[in-house]
Amino acid sequence: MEVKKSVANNILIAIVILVLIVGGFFLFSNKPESTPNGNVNAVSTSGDKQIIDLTAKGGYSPSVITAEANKETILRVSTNSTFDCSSAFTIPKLGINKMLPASGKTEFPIAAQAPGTEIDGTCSMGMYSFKIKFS
Ligand SMILES: [Cu+2]
Repeated sequence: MEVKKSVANNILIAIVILVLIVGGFFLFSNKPESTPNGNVNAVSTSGDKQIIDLTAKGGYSPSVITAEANKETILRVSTNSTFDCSSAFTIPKLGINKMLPASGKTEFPIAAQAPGTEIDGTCSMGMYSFKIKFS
C-alpha cells in the first residue's frame, strides 16, 4: 500500500510538470506579431514636427519613406564612417546639395508638403537614391 501511494504521487507530480511545460509552451509561443517587414518606419514625431531618419552609407536607407503631408519636417541624415559617394547628398527639388561629414548627423528642414508630393534624393552622381512620399 505504501509503495502504491508513492507511485500515485509520482504520477501526479509528473502530470503537474507536464501541464506546466505544455502551458509554458503555449504561453511563450503566443508571441506578439514580429516587427513590420522591411519597410521600417523612419518617421517619428517631435512636438508639431516630424523627423525622418535616413542613413547614408553605401546608399540610403530606408530607400522609400512615407511621411505625413502638411507637416513641417526635419530630415535627419546619419553618417557613420561613410566614405562612399552617398555622403555627396543632394535633393534637387529642394536645392539641397551638401557634402555630409564622414560621421555625424545632418539635419535638413523641409517645409510642409502637399499630399501626393514625392521628393527624391540622390548622391551627386545619381548612383544611389531614396524617395520620400508625403500622404
Ligand atoms: Cu554616387
